[in-house]
Amino acid sequence: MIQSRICEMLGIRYPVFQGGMAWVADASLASAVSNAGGLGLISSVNAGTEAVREEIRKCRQMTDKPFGVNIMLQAPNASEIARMVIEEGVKVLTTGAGSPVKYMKEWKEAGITVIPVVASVALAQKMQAAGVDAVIAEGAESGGHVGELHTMPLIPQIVDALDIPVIAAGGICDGRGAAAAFMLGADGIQVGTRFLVAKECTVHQEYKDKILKATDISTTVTGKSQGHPVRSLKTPFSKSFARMEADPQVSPEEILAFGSGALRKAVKEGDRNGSYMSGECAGLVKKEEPAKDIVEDLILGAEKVISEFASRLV
Ligand code: TUI
Repeated sequence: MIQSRICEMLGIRYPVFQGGMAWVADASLASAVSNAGGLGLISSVNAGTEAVREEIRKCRQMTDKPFGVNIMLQAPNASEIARMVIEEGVKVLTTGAGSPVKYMKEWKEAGITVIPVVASVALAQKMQAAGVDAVIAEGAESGGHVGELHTMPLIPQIVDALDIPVIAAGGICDGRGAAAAFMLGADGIQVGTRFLVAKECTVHQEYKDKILKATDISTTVTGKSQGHPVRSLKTPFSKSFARMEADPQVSPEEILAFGSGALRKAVKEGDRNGSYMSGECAGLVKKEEPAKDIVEDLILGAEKVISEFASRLV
């Protein structure tokens, strides 16, 4: 069975993290993934700090397995969340969209395992020097806020540069992608898009249907002009957003106002003017199924690909 040092570090059966997707990753999804033997994560992006606290407490009722919280560092309430997770006794934190260095001392004193998302070798090295326990190296195939480098060259360069475990993210959706990530030297994988259609994922049915209908060319990256590139499904919203970005008459403030709240509208209301963040691999997502089946398909699928390939070697 594929296991790694990240399983021992966290006390999980399978080296599979569920992406801490903003507005999406709640107690329902996180507990289902943790109960399946992976690491479920609750997003800090929800209806405020107290709503996230509530999800943590709910998750604890729904699983006795390890789970974590993902902290979106650019959110206005990031420092409030950083304190709240200590009060709640959260054991594992992942962070995204920035550097968690200023919180490291208090988190480590609280005995928390800290695993930041990084999108470059330089940041990964800085994080290791700051004392993080592992990193998630995320390529630009992933959904939501993305860096510049893609998974295939990013993972081996980060693996070569660090001693701590590396979790690969971005474009991993089935056993083949998982096997590839392990071949690149990763100690684990993080998957977001495929969990959007987990039975236990509470997003609006319209969001799930859009992912299930997606093809290879269904996603696009907008927001580069704002310095915050975001990958999402091509929709009337993403087209209007791209048009505004290309129009010199439209101010950055107008673009920001147009984008604000768009992800929540997609997740909660299935609104056609929402932002349907998605990874590039949405075209590989075929059906709605329990999180347990997704976790097992990723790992057992990887094992199958690897052993079938081994039998082709002469
Ligand atoms: O954070 C993500 N993905 C996200 S956050 C998000 S919430 C959102 N809502 C509305 C509009 C836009 C976003 C949706 N998706 N992934 C983790 C990630 N982190 N990817 C890249 C990075 C990253 C980038 C730069 C991490 C650190 C970093 O360093 C900056 C620094 O301070 O050195």
